[in-house]
Amino acid sequence: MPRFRGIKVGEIRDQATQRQKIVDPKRTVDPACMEALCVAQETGTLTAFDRFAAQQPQCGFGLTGICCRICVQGPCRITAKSDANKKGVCGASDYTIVGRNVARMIAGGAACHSEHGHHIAKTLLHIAEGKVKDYTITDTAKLRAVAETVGIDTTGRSDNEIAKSVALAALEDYHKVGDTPCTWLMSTITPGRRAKFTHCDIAPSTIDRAIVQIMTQTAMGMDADPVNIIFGALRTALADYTGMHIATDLSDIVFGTPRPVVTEANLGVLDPEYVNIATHGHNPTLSEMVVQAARALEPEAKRAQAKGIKVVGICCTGNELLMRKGVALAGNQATQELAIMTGVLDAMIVDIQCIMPGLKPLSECFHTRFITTSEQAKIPASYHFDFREENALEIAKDMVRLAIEGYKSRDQSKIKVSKHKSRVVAGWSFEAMKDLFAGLNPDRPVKVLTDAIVEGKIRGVCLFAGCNNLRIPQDESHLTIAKTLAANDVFMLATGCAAGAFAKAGLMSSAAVDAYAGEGLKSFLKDLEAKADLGHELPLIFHMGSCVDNVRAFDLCVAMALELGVDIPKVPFAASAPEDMHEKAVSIGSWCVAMGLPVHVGVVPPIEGSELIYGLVTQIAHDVYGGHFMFEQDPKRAAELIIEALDYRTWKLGVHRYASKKYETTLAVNW
Ligand code: BF8
Ligand code: SF4
Repeated sequence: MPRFRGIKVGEIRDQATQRQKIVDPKRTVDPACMEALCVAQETGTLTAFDRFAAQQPQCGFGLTGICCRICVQGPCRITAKSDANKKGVCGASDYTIVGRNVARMIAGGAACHSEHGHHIAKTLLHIAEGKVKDYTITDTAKLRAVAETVGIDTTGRSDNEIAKSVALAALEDYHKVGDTPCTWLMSTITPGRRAKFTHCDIAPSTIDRAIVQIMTQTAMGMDADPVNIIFGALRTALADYTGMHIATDLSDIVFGTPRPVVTEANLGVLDPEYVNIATHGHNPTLSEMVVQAARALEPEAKRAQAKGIKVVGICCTGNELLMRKGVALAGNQATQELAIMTGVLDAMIVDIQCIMPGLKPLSECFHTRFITTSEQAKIPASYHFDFREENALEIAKDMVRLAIEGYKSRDQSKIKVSKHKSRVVAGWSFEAMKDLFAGLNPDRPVKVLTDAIVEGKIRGVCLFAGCNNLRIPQDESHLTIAKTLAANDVFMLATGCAAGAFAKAGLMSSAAVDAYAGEGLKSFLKDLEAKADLGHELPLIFHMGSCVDNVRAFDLCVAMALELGVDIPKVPFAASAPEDMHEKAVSIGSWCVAMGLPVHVGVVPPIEGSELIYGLVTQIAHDVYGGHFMFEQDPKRAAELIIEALDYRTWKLGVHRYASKKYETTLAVNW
């Protein structure tokens, strides 16, 4: 069998683009952010954009992953300058050091997502046990659907009984006695993936075990075998997938499964006449309560001469609120400080993850009340509320009152509101996508999508995920790749800060369909729109939610595989993280590869110091799992790589389907 080789895949790119000389730190293609950065420059206010420039040039050892600090004899830095320098003090080679470092990044990412999922599972358990009064089960249909997927009997049982069983089953995926693989992993993938993970022995028994195992495996004096380290890292990445799926499923049960909504995005959503509150972070248990509290305290805001209270979102908790409540999105990761620069943000309420410590000192230059809420994420000198489910709404009200107080102390001379905002059509859960396709085929909705690919109307599906990374001008790669794929008839989904970039830039509207979609994609979307009874248009790119919600998109990919009668590595479906930054993005990309997807990554994680590891994740991974990484910072070339990977799969699928039809045989699956 010829090995798949994409153009330039497997070739280590030069480092020049990673070590930069930055003349002007205002690196964004978002006009609202550019305005705020100009204000920052005029007033001498430092933001992450300045701090990134100040860090240049960054250390080449760190950039390429060949600096080991795993034991106290280090840091050991590998160079080819002399034989003694080619290995660390203990004799660890470049491939061991790079492999261990990246495996620990994946463990960090898996821990973050999984902790989030654990929190929601505990909340669901407490709801079922009647221990919390401010939360309830909102989506009973989803509760029963999830229970059935994971093998929990629902007949004759109350919602609370089922919810308790679901929550306990989810918690068992974190810690249990016994070595059976995680339920949420094995029950949500294809039979082919189940067999593959069992055969390769990378299905985690529990999330906690997987993280403990990889931390042990990568300790000083433990595993030195690069293949074994990477396989261990993939087990951890599958634990990440498990935690993410739990987070999404259980959030839908508690807060509702998203349905299409129309809203707006970008800094222009902040309204100077309202008390503006930004919720930032990831966990909907906090942000949903802030929305409720804001509604309840509207009269208090009006007494303070405001027109009302406007809650907006930043990063993934913003995506959660946007998807379920139509709450406007102020921005993605690199926008977080710039929201404060508008001078009209009265409070920023944060929970967990992706929250820059620089927000607090910046908020001191303005009137913004900066409020932390998690015992795991405190920032010195902030207002801190110990947010607990037992009295969630009361605490949320106290925070909203602080925002009203902030509104009263605004400095009028610092107000610089942006006019930039875009219309956004969002709310595309997997369930909402199925409903959309059902307009054309009620019995087999996903066949609408696979038929369009097989017939050549569209070239495949690309999921955009991941962050902002200041190595790249904010949002530039996201927008360039997406516009190129649109012109080439690729159906696009997005989550996390990638979705934020598209929302802000107006790519989640029908205007973008008219402006950027190729003929095939346009007619596919128009056919869907004609049959969908939504009361509004369809977007160019479908917002599927926050980072943990990447599993929604993967559920669609699984459904496509089942519809086509093949396993994931044969489905014309790719993933792209053009501006990956967080450990979580590294972890998501890794499970996507193990699941069998081609994964483009725009900012190369620190692995280039080992040709062996680089080859493993770009080539060998494909041989074993059917998925592989494609590292490419240039957005035009990245789009070519993604299209080539999709075309390769569509072409193969077409050949085999043609053969099975012609010779009246079943579809061959071993290609
Ligand atoms: O989890 S996309 S910058 S906000 S890590 Fe963070 Fe990256 Fe944004 Fe959401 Ni995901
Ligand atoms: Fe150096 Fe080995 Fe210690 Fe790493 S584990 S810091 S390579 S001695």
